[in-house]
Amino acid sequence: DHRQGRRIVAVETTIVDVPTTRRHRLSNTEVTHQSYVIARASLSDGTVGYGEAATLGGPRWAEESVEAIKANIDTYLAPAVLGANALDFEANSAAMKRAASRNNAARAAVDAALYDAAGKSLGLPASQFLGGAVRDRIEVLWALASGDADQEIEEARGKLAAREHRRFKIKLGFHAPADDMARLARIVEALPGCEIVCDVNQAWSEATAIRYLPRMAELGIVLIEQPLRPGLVEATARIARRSAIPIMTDEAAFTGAEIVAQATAAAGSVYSLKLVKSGGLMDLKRAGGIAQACGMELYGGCLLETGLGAAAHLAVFSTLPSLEWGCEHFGPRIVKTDLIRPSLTFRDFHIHCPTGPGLGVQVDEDALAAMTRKA
Ligand code: MUC
Ligand code: MG
Repeated sequence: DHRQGRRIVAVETTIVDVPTTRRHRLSNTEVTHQSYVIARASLSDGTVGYGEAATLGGPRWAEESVEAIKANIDTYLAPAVLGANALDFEANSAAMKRAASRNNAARAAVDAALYDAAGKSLGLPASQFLGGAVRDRIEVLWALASGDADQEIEEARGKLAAREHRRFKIKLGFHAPADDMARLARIVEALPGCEIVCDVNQAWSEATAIRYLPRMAELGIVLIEQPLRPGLVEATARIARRSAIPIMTDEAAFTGAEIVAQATAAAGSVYSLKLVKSGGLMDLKRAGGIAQACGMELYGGCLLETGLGAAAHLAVFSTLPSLEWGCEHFGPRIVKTDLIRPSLTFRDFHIHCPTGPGLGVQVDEDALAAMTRKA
């Protein structure tokens, strides 16, 4: 019986703090280390699986902090799935949703650990539970986010020379818009032939966007992510109408209903997929289907996950019928020490989707122990 031995006997959590290779700035926060909760699920046959919940700047990018994630997994989500069969993915996800509303990052960590454990137990990649992989590598961009154009140009040239990244995302909104435009112009000029995406992380008003969109079009920017606050749907739709550059929805849509609302208001034509928004692997895949059904193109988003969190995203992304904008899972390279060994492969501007059982990666127990937050 394939279900034998797949009973969930334990779900444990650890908070880890991992330094980053440089300061990473966003409009509303900046980080020099990344904090995650690592969930470890054990099955009755002794198989262990891992999942990761990512945060950015504490409860800042989204409302969940690692402290809250750990407490809510330990107190509510783990008890909701204990004793259940790990292969009952939908039932386990539903049980966690009944136990706690939202808590998407927390649910995603447990969910990923269960896919990893179930896959490792059966010798199947997690992607097999999600329809099977249709691609084995994905074009992967790199985010430039120090705010210092000279440093950013040098960093980008290094990535180009290593043939790891040729598409870049520039974080905007922590400088005054005019200064950001000057910085952007310098970067664009220094990187001919590279596609540049800009993420404003909600920092602009409609007026600022109207004022600077033509300049960004002139610079050849290919995509603008989340220019305004999530609630400003009409204003974002007005911007999208005048913009020669497509608008990507990020923070404005976590749920399926929010994706539909953004799409029907014509506020975004590309959707950034993230586990911290969807709350689980099947739900991430579903988010892609919803966005696609609304006519949106898909972009594989991240929250600076380590190789473990990246692998969970890649398991889903590898199965999507289309993924027009590739992905941005540069997280494994922005952390000083990855939590998996070997790390994921970045080659010829693509990240390779792991193909081994479960999430296809092995957690480095020594690295995990070294990064574990001391009580
Ligand atoms: C975001 O808003 O997209 C992902 C990449 C990055 O530089 O910031 C994050 C979050
Ligand atoms: Mg974003």
